[in-house]
Amino acid sequence: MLPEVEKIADDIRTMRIRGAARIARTAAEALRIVAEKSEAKTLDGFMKEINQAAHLLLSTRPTAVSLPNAVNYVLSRVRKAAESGSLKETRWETIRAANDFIESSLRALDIIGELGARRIKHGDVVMTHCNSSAAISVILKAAEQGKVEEVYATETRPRFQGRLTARQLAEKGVKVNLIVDSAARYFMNEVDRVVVGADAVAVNGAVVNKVGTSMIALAAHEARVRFYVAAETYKLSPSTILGELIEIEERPATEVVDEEFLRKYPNIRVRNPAFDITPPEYIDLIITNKGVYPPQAIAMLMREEFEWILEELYPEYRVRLVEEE
Ligand code: RI2
Repeated sequence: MLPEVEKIADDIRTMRIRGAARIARTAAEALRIVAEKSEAKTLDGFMKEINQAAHLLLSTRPTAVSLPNAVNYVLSRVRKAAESGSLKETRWETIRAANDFIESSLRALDIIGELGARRIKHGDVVMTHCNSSAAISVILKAAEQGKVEEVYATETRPRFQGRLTARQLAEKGVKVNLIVDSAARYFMNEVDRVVVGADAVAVNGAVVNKVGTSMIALAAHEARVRFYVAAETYKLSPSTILGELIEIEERPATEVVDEEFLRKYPNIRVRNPAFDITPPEYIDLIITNKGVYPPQAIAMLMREEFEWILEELYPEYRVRLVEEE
C-alpha cells in the first residue's frame, strides 16, 4: 500500500481530516494518487491496488455515507473502463473520475448555499451545530445577502468542532455567539432557523449528524423554529432503501475524559457516540444540490440518484428490478 494512502486513511480515522464532504473528497483523492503512482504492469495488478486502497478507506469511519458513495462512484467508472482491457485507459479513467467527484462536490456546496439562502429571511437569527461546510455555505450566502442578524454556534463536545464554525463565520464578518451544547434550548427562543449538515440521510428522511443534533431538533420543534438540513446528494444512503441501518460510530472514551480518570474509575463506562439520528418529523427541509425537499420526499431523489449503485452493488435489488419488469 502506498504510504500516502495509508496516511490519508489514518488521518480520516483519527479525524485530522474530518467533515463528511471533506472525507469523501479526500477518499477520491487517495484513489487518484493510487492511479498516478501505480507501478502495476498489468490491469489485474492495478485493479488489485485500487481495490485494496478502497477497502482501507472504507474501513476508516463507518457512519458518513459520503465516503462509500465517493469510493463507489470512482470504482464504478474504473470497473467500466477496465472492461476495455487497457491498463492505461483504466488508470486515466480513475484520475478523471476522482477529479469529477471532487469538482462536483465543490460545485454542490455553492448550489446548496444559493438554494439554502433563499430560505433565510432578512433579520434571521440562525443556530448551527458542529462544523458543516454545507450549513456554513448556506449561512455565509445568506449573510452575504445581508440577511443574517447573528448566529448561535454550539461548541460541540467532545471535539469542539463548533469553535471552527464560530471562527469561519466570524472571519467573514458574521456576528457569532459561541455557546455550550446544553444552552441550545435556552437560546432557542431567540432563534428563527436552525441549519445543520448531515453525515447520512436515510430513505425515510431521518438524518444522521453530529451527536446533539437530535436534541437541538427537538428543542426547535417545541419552539416552532424551522429546522433545515444542508446535504449534498452523496450524503443520501442508498443501502437504506434495502432496509439496511446506518451504523453509528462510537469513538474512544479518551475524547471525553483523560486516561487518569479512566484509570481512577475503572467501573465507569464512558460512552461516546459520534452521531445521532434526527427523525423526519423534526426536519422541515433538506437542502440539496438537486433542490430543496421535505424529508418525506427524499426517497424519490435517492432512487433517481442511486439507481445505478443499487443495481451494481446489490444483486438482490437487481433481482427485484428484473421481477418488476
Ligand atoms: P459537511 C461532520 O462529522 C459533522 O457531523 C457535520 O455536521 C457533518 O460531518 C457534515 O459536514 P465529523 O467528521 O460535509 O466532524 O457538511 O464527525 O462539511
